[in-house]
Order: sequence, then C-alpha cells, then structure tokens
Amino acid sequence: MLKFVHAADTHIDSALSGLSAHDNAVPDLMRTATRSAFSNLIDRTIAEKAAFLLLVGDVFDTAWKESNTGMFFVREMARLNVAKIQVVMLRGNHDAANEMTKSLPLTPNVHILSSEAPETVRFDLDGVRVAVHGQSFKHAETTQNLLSKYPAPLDGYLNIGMLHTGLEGNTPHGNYAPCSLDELKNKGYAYFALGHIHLHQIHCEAPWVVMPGNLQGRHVQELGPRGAMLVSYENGELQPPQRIFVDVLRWQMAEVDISTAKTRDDVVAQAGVVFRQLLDDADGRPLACRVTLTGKSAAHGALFGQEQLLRAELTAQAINVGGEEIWIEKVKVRSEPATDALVIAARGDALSELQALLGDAAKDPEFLASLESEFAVLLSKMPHDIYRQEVPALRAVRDGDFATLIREIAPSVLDRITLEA
Ligand SMILES: [Mn+2]
Repeated sequence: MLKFVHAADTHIDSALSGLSAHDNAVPDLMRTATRSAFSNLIDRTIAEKAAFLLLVGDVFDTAWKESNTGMFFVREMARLNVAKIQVVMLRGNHDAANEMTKSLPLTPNVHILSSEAPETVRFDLDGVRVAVHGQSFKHAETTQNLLSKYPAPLDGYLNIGMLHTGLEGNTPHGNYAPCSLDELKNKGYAYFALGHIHLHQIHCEAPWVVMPGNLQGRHVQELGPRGAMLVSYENGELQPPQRIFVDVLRWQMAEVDISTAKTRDDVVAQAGVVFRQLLDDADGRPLACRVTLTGKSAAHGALFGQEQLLRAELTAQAINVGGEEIWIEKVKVRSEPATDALVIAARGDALSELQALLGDAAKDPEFLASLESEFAVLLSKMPHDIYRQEVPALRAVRDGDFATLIREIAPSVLDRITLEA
C-alpha cells in the first residue's frame, strides 16, 4: 500500500486574529498556531509512513520578513528527508514565485514546481509509478487558466494533478487560476490535489477532486476542525481520502438560546452549558468562540447597554467551565424582548402609552436635537479609551444617530417595566 498526504494553505507564520490579550487568551498560541499545526502535519506524515507530501500553495502567508520562517520550514523538510519522504510543492497567490525573494537551501527531497510552465515530477515507489503534475503561481495576480496547459496523463502511472485555484470564482477567496469541475474531471488524472479555498470540500469522487481546506483556522470565519487529507493507494486503486486534523485551536459559534432565561445570571449559566458542550466536542483542542445570544427572552432588557459587563461575565464563565481552554472572541446580542410591541399596544394601559411616546420621540426633531446637545457635553468629558469602545449604543451617540438609539432602547425599557409590574 502506498500513502500520501495532501495539504494546502498552511499559511505558516500568519497570526490568528480576533482574540486580544485583555481577555484570558494566550498570545503565544495566537502567534504560533499555524507553525504548530504545520509541525503536527509533518509528525503525522512521518507516523503514517507516507511516501510523499503535497503542499498545494500558500505554504507561506507572505514573503519571509526574516529568515526565521524559512529556517523553520527547512527544519521540517529535513525531518521528512530523514524519513525518506518526498515533497512536491507549488506556490500560490500568497507566496507567488516573484514575491518570495529570499530563499534558503532545502534538502533534496523537496521539489518546488516551476512557475514558468507545468512540470511533472515522477516517482517509482515500491513498484508504483507516480506522476505529479502542477505549476506554481509566478505572480500573486494569476487569473488565467493554468490547467489548460497541464500535460495529458502518463500511461502506466498514477497521475496526480496539483492546482491552486479559485475554481469558478464563486467564493470570497478570489478568482485565481480559474477552471471548471468538468475541465478537472476530463483531464484524465486519478486525483486532483487542489488548494486555495480554505473550506474543505470533496468536489468529485471519480476522479477524486479534493480541496483539503486550510491547516489551521485563523479567525471566526474559519470555523471547525481543520487539517489535511491522507490518501491510500491499494491494489491499483485510490481509497476514499481521509481528513486528518492537525489544528491546535478551533473556532466555533456558541449560539445560546436564552428564551427561558429571566435574568442576566440565567443567561450566563445557560452560556456555560453551551461552552461545556462545545468543549466536549473539540477533540481536546482549545476553543475560540463567538457567542451569540438569541431568542425572545425576559432577560433581554437586562442585557441592553451592558455589553462590557456581559462580556466580562461570559469570559469568567468560560474560565469556570474550561480554564484556559475556551476563549471568547465576541459577544453578539441578537435576542429580542419577550413581549411583542403589538401585544403592548393592545393593552391600552400606561405601558401602551409609554410605548407610543417612545415611538413618537424617535421622530421628533426638536427632542432629538435636545438629546444631541445634552450628549455633546457628556461626550466631551468622556475619557478617550471609553469613547473609542465599540458598544452599539455608544456608537449611535457618537454618530449622532439618536433616532436609532431610541428605537433600540425602547423595547428594553418597556421590557424592564413589564417584568417589574
Ligand atoms: Mn490562496
């Protein structure tokens, strides 16, 4: 049996973003995660006794700022060389050939595919002949179809294509080296090792057309487990590729339905249950979470305008549940008041009147102008670090958008009164 590993978008030395030091985040892990994931990939490749490793572009996030990044890569490649594992790599839009001005000598097991024309690397591995075809990006802005010039499959070989591509371009990742799935299928290769799009996807099973996804989630847009593909070739046939997870930290959405919560304490307790569940499902990895509170809740009114406090309480809860294993990226309050505006209007009591008053206030230019002048005095006295805080209500005040402020606050005010009545 022959095995190989297919990885892409390792973005070595790109830092994770979205967690800051003032929370209980470990800054070291944020900085070193992409490197650690890459080392895990090499460990796993050696442990699996793979014959070769394919790195399909964006191996590096940018040109090396210092030789340190390059030296790390040299060391990892040398480990594979000792284990007699071959490497075929190509350059993508993040590490295009003309951007990578610095270079260091590498062990002879590493083949970097040409950026001038498609190139084929051949191996004879325990009687299995393998041909790997591919081309590096010369410039970051490579928007022509590279695939069309790839060679025909070689007879008697296991043919593998490597391509860094935005496919047909319907992704937020840019339309690099575009091509269609039909073009890939019609090439006559047994396996297409793709790269560029960070989300894992198997596009086709016959032949295999596989996007491994990136190696390590770097922010809240890159959710869930991340890694590479392990592929086996047995009795003249490729077996279904398996995902291997080498990430060292995971991003997740922590959605907390607070419909049954009555107080902020209830909200924090319910968030704890969600944190516990996410942590149980994280394969022992630390987690970075975006917390979103949803549902019609009696606790909604107690959350509004309390973003800083709520965040502190949820962070404390995260520490209670997971120690240093779960961090909070952001808290989004998407819950709604328990009582509908229509229900309140139908009551025909003092509360309905207050609701109507608040509704009119948002449309009263004189009242809005008076708010503006009163807040102007307040804002001028506010310490700069507080002034800059990204709190929705404060942002509305800064922007002079008092109508929005009233519309947002009104349901919470009514909710608090309803609950206390
Ligand atoms: Mn890319």
